[in-house]
Amino acid sequence: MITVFSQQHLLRDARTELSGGQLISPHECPQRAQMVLERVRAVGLGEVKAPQRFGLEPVLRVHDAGFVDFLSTAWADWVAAGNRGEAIPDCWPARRMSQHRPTGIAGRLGFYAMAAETSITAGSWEAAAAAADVALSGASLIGGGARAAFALCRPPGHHAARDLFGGYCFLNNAAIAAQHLRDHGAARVAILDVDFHHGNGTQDIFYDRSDVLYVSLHGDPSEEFPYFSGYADETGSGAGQGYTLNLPLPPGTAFGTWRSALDAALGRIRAFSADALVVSLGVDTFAGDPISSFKLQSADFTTYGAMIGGCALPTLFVFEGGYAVAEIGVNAVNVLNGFEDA
Ligand code: SP5
Ligand code: ZN
Repeated sequence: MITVFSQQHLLRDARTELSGGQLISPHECPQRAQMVLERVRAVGLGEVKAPQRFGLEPVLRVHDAGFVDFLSTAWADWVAAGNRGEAIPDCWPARRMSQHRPTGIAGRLGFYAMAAETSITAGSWEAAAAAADVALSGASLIGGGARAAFALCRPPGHHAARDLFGGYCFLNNAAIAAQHLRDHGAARVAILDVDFHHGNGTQDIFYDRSDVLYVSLHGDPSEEFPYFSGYADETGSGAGQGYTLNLPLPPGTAFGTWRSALDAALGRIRAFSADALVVSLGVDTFAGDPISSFKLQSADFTTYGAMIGGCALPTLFVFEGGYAVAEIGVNAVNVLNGFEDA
């Protein structure tokens, strides 16, 4: 399996993450992608390629133009306004408040943020744009007939909605890739999101559509981030009714329960008869993950990779979360090896 990877991810290297009332060193750090790349090479998964450049057109197929413009200028605007630290929102358009977009940078940060732990920094936009190119390059390998590809994206994407950033995400790499597959011959695309957290952004982007199925297994949002999305009663709207499937699981869920949920998810995907599958591959379901509560062991990742392989669909794996840095490479690559051996 080909891995697509860009060194540009190194440009996303924040100093701060708001956590527990402190500014800590971010969980979503550059070593994450380096560890996965190292493991890809160590097991000889296959060739590692740099991405092609696609420009903003495929990004704007799923994201709002005003939002993309905001992301590309936020750091410069923040610095020009005289701020000394990294860019963190401090006020949101909450219930009964105006939904007008403010002109100043502090107001626009709140307008476009769904969470406050994702500080915007110099280079964040450039890294996010490169991650979208990584996902698009992976999608074009699949579209060109490859059985599978691995888009080793960083920063991650599945919390980024049409016009929202947060959850360590800026551009929704998996959604951009899924739309690209739709625009280049796939009539139906399924997205399977196995990250510990609900992919609120991906759900948002495809919520009213029946051509892209979104299925997610995740920590119950009544206890876990992103708290306000991912409940079982969110099933799609309009033409998209029935094309979103959320399988929230309780904190502490171990592999036995998780794999039963994956069976249900794969059953829905089979019934959809997709032309291609995009997997939002977060490995923060690992027992040792520092911010999550599921109990998967490293060998479980191989097992479930084989289950996904059983769908026999052209499959693009898009890297999302996973913060146990020492084991992150083994866990992610175990999924890919399990898939290939299926
Ligand atoms: C892509 C992805 O996995 N994003 C996750 C973003 C989660 N950010 C907020 C996490 C808050 C969890 N707090 C738990 C602290 C345990 N010490
Ligand atoms: Zn996650």
